[in-house]
Amino acid sequence: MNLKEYPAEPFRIKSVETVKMISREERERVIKEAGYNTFLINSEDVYIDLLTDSGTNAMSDKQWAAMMLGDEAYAGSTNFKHLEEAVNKHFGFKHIVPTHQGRGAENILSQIAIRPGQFVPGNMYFTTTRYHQERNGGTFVDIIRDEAHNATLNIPFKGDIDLKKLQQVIDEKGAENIAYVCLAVTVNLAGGQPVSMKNMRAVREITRKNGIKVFYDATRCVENAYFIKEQEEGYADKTIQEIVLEMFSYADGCTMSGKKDCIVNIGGFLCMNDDTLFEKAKELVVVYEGMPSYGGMAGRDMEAMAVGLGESMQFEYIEHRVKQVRYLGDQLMVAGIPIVEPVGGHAVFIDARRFCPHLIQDEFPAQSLAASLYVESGVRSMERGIISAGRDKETGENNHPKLETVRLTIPRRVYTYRHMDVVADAVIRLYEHRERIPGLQFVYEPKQLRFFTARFDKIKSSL
Ligand code: PM9
Repeated sequence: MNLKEYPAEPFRIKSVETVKMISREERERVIKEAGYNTFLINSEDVYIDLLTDSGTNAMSDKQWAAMMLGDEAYAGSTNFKHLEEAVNKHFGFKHIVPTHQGRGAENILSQIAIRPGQFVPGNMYFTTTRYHQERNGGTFVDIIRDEAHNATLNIPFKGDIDLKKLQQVIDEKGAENIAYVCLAVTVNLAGGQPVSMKNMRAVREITRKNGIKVFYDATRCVENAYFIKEQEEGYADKTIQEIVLEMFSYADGCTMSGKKDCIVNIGGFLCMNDDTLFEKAKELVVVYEGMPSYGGMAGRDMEAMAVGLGESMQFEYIEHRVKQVRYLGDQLMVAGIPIVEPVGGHAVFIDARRFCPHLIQDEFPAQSLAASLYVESGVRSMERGIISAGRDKETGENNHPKLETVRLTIPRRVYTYRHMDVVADAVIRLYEHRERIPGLQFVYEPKQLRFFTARFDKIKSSL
């Protein structure tokens, strides 16, 4: 293996968790009982768990040591001060409001920054983010560059905002009707695609001229910074920390799910520079999360997050992280498996349209492919297509996203390259008899964020 292309793990393993594989017959029973929804499978029935990189990270010895420094006072926790210092140092924002996870921050931001009837342009929707925007009377407008919707186009910075689309929304709706621009770094549902610094700078320019605020979804900002260092002119010699700081210098604030790039298991926060907005956020955090000095997290979790944020900035860590994901993508591409290109920061996205050409989108190819992959191998993945996209809030019809994908999401510091080989092998085996993957239909469809708990059955005609 080429060590430059795929560097060795920059850590030693100090504690291990045994995994086991149940038999194929048992997996068939498990997926049926789970209503063909991988979210509803018990973790003990999973061999390699690539459902998500959210909260599934392995913490370092230093983070575990930090957990013992938990100051669990109801108010004024020392750990909050440490978290505040770390966020200020790495992101540069003036204020931070801790929350139990990313959607807690999205809830508060949407309430304080959106007036009913306003629009929120952004670079592709994310499930929980759009949910909170819409719940508060906002309308999300997708202004990501067109190329992001094309799975086969291998170009850098596919997460960029289309500046013409941004200007057009401002001209059509009027700047006063734009709540803020929501810029995600990286773009999860586009395949973990990064945004270039050039684009962030340009978005800042346009929004400044029009008096519009920009809030980043900072969830995977360190992965984004790695891509900038690797691929954007002028950044090769900058540190990850310098790049992250520059990225956020073009924003008014951010929401953060710490469960990803802060390398912890729980937690999040909301940041901003504006004093008035901060006062409003503090008023709401006590309603939904807890005191402004813990926001739904234990003191020990805030301490671990402060340490994790520092660790995430280390070049060796993030280089290995991104390249391990790329390794899995490369194995699949060599075998001719259709995936979203280029491979992004946190996951490999299988293109279910091309994997299952015998199924139309309304037969839920990605949902079914994820279920079949579990039966094939015990590998758990996640649907990111028509089920995740939900229904149109006006018409009630299914949204039909161009990307219909299954996400193989790599937890941080948890699996080795050899595990990636096992996963690649399983996908390749399944591809060989892909025509047997059945169509699915709903038997239970929840109203909100349906992908989490929906249940399905096989469509009889496709058996
Ligand atoms: N992302 C993921 O698996 C976990 C829940 S959705 C299946 O990708 C972004 C870009 C995310 C994200 C969560 C959140 C919400 C906001 N933005 O899960 O509430 O990827 O901490 O964060 C998930 P929380």
